[in-house]
This record gives sequence, structure tokens and C-alpha cells, in this order.
Amino acid sequence: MGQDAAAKHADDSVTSDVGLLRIDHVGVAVADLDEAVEFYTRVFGMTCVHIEENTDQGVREAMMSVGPTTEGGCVQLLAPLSPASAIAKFLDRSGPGVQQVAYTVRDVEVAAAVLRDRGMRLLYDAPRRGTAGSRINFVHPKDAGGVLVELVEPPR
Ligand code: V0V
Repeated sequence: MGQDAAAKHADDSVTSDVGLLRIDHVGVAVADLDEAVEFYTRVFGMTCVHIEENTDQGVREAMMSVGPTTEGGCVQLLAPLSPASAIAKFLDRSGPGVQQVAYTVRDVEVAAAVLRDRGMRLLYDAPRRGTAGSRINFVHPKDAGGVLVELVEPPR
């Protein structure tokens, strides 16, 4: 991107009305979280910056920082807590691999409203709790070219 384009892009007045700010993380479904954390650390040299259990989402997850800081983006490793979990279903159907792409948004309710207006099905009527107190919603993969899109509003 040229300097002018980069400057324009950084200007709030011309960024998307959905309020996308950056790629927050890429979510990868795994069967065993501890094994996957060990693999991403040993093979790719990523750093585990956060681990939590989210019973609402049926997952145990680890946020892996790609670069020296999370500004370089993260891979979120997702393991199912039970056979009913969305991750268990994904593993059954597709095996381990990329399950979602997540974007940081300025305001998840605004992003969801704009996307609904554009005919996207949002999975939740209201945002739910995501990693580390974030607020999240998802666009159905069938409306987004086969990609489960997560919207993440970081905690304030
Ligand atoms: C299903 N499909 C997918 C998909 N999951 N396509 C791409 N990526 C995925 N992840 C396809 C599937 O192959 C079917 O295609 C079609 O969608 C409908 O399938 P379905 O039987 O309705 O699928 P289900 O029952 O597995 O449900 C899919 C949805 C479910 C997306 C509705 O996974 C869900 O509610 N996900 C949102 C919650 C979530 O993923 N939580 C875990 C991450 P055909 O066969 O019809 O062509 S938690 C998280 O990210 C956190 C905590 C965080 O970031 O903070």
C-alpha cells in the first residue's frame, strides 16, 4: 500500500462502516489443547498469552501470539469441552483445521446491525462473552462464502 493510501486508510472517516479494525485472530479447531499449544510453541515459536475455558461456547482455548506482541495477530486454538460443542461438530465433520476468521471491531452491536442490513445472518441476537471479557458475535458461514466470521469487540 502506498503512503497516501495508508494514510487514507488510517483515517477513521474512510474506514468501513462495519468498524473493522484488524484481524483479531484465526481460530483453529484442535482435539487436544495442550498438545496443540506445545506444537505451535515448539514448531512455530509462538507464545501462549492466554488460556481460558468458555463454557458458554463449549471450548477450552489458548491465544497464541504470532509475533513478539499480539499486535502481530494471534492464532486461537479451540478444543471442545463436550461432544455438543461447535468445535466437536467441526472436528467430526472436517477434522482439525481453520474453523473461523475473527475481526476486531470498534463496536460489535454496530457491526452486527450493519451486516444484518446487508443480508447477513448473525448467529446471536445480542453479543455474547468471548475471550478475556470481549463481546462477540458471528456471521453464518453460509452467508460469508464458507467462512465462519467472528466479530470481536475487545474489553474496554
Ligand atoms: C459449519 N459449517 C461451516 C462451519 N461450521 N463452514 C465453515 N466454517 C465453519 N466453522 C457449514 C457446514 O459444513 C454446513 O455446510 C453448514 O455450515 C451448516 O452446518 P450446520 O449443521 O448447521 O453446522 P453446525 O451445527 O456445526 O453449526 C455451525 C455454526 C456453529 C456455525 C452455526 O458452529 C456455531 O454456532 N458457531 C459459532 C460458535 C462457535 O463456533 N464457537 C466456538 C468458538 P453444508 O454441509 O450445509 O454445505 S468460541 C470463540 O471463538 C471464542 C470464545 C472467542 O473467540 O472468544
